[in-house]
Amino acid sequence: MNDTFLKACRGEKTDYTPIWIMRQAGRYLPEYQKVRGKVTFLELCKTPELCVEVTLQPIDILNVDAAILFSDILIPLEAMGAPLEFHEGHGPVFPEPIRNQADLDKLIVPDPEEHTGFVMDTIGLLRKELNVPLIGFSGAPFTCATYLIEGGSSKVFWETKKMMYTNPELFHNMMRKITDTTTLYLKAQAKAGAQALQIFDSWAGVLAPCDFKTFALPYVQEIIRDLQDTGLPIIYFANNGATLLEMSESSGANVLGLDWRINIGDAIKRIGNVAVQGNLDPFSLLLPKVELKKRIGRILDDAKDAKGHIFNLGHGIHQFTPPDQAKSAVEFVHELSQK
Ligand code: 1CP
Repeated sequence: MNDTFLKACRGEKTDYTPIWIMRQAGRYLPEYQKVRGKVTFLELCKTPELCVEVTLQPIDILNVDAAILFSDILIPLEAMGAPLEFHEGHGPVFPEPIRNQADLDKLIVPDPEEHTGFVMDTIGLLRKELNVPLIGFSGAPFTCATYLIEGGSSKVFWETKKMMYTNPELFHNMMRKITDTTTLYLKAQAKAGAQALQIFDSWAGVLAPCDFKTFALPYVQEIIRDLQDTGLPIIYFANNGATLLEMSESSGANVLGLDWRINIGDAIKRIGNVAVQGNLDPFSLLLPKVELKKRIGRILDDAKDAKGHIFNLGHGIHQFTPPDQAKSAVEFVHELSQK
């Protein structure tokens, strides 16, 4: 069993810097496309045998040090009772967005085993196959709320901020329900066998620091506090969160994910008590290999004083990335960080 990733999460010494890649199972891999060609995205998410297959693909192809469950942050939101559709080429759509208390009252706090048993089954099957640790995950409540309120992806978050500013009570009621759902969902993943948990706050960076503090952070803190009895390392990734680092550290997470917009050494000076994960610009994978290797060396060097460092991209790998470049990045991290 390769436990380098788990050691780095806990801030223990490792023989080399472990690496995994956000969205490592996905469309940039022809092997994924082949499986995905036969089913819709939601069918894929709900078929444990296929989820296992695509979760394992990057482990074999790239030689990464951790696996991440194949699923999506929107799966537990559908389980709350919000119909979810994926339109090819357009991403997720919630055709019945949540805009008032009556909409919200229709949503439930689902029992994770009953409504998302396929996720727990996938985790159980994966643990029998894997020789690297398995990361379970969820969205952070704020990021989840944006999809439910906007009715899908957004760039400006008009409806979300409108609710926050004009009806904060409704917004908090909604965060309450999503938080309760997320806590139960992550606890169920831990029980099923996940060995670390990552909370994706993909849209945290659109908030003013004072709003992050009022409307988003307390719910993340609560989830992490309630997960303490699982004993699992928790990774909190607030994308575009360089201005939110100190507050993110107060989330209680063991590891903070960093996007590429901040120098990793500068970040470590500000958040010395936690391990860090990141932070190569996903588009750096397009650099000629010699340049890519230099950049990776620079990040490893800048992160040398970290309490623990897990190498990763600063956000998900782009769908048009040549897999061979991702494979080289993994090799370079392993080679350059060898103690
Ligand atoms: O057509 C397809 O095959 C669907 C593409 C795809 C894939 C492969 C989507 C649609 N989701 C996923 C898998 C996925 N999503 C994983 C597991 C794979 C892995 O990491 O190896 C994970 C962890 C996620 C998490 C996720 N989904 C996030 C948080 C991470 C991030 O990138 O910020 C978010 C925001 C989503 C929502 C989502 N899922 C898919 C789309 C197109 C979107 C919308 C993104 C947006 O609003 O811009």
